[in-house]
Amino acid sequence: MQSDGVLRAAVASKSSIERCRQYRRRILNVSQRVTALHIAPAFSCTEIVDVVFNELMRHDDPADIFLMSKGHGCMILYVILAERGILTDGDLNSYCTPNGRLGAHPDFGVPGIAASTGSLGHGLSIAVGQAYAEKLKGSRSRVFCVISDGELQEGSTWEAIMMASNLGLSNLIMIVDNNDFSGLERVSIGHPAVYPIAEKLSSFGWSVADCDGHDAAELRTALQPSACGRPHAVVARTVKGKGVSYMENENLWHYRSPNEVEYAKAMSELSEPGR
Ligand SMILES: Cc1ncc(C[n+]2csc(CCOP(=O)(O)OP(=O)(O)O)c2C)c(N)n1
Repeated sequence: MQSDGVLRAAVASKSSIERCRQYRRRILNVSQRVTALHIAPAFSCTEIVDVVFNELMRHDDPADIFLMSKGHGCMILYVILAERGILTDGDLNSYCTPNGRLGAHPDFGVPGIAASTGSLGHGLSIAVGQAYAEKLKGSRSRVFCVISDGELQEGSTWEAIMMASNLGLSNLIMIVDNNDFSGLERVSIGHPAVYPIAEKLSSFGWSVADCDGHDAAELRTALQPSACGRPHAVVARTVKGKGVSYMENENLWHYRSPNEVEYAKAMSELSEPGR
């Protein structure tokens, strides 16, 4: 494995736009080896995970912790872990195969995976426990947790939101991947009372910022932790399937792999600079 300094320099030599285009291509590449993969959920949070993992997180002592509460979007995390040498290319290529190390949802025990997630609505509670443990230890480690807007339909998420505030967890940063889709429908149609998200989080005692979740510069600013002893949330406006025209806001791509023609079109779009 490369040292963190060498790796940081290599990663920093590319822009977030270049890195994310490359990550999306790698995810598509894996999609050709298995019958189904959560592509659109991973494309929705590609820039979020890139900026958090590659730019904001400390990976050496004291290491920060990353939790992908929307576990089905884990392919973007796997690809970044492979780039960092924590997972191997072989691991990626054997995604969702009988003897592969990587399943459709993250499993604790796999290198780089801080908790088993995928049963939606539980990741934030785990993140709260981890942030509290770090606080009790007097550690400087921060916990970053990516949740989906669909998870805001789960009561357990709101219990965790309250608890984080009660405990004054200023070392906890939650990013809401707000693509306005859940499994079958738009969140704003099926569960309109989830909105307005930022105001609700603020009334629960969090510091809150919102931003374009595909704009690295906006994400960097919004992710600056609060200095007020409160947990911090970023409501990141995203597009499900971002980066491939025919996948954007088309829930069909929540769980489907492209055929050969679709694959070629997607790869071509992701090769165009500026998309
Ligand atoms: C507790 C639970 N219920 C149902 C599911 C099945 N499921 C997988 S993804 C998904 C919804 C996806 O929408 P969202 O959580 O908003 O994530 P997105 O992919 O839109 O970012 C559902 C219902 C699950 N994983 N966990």
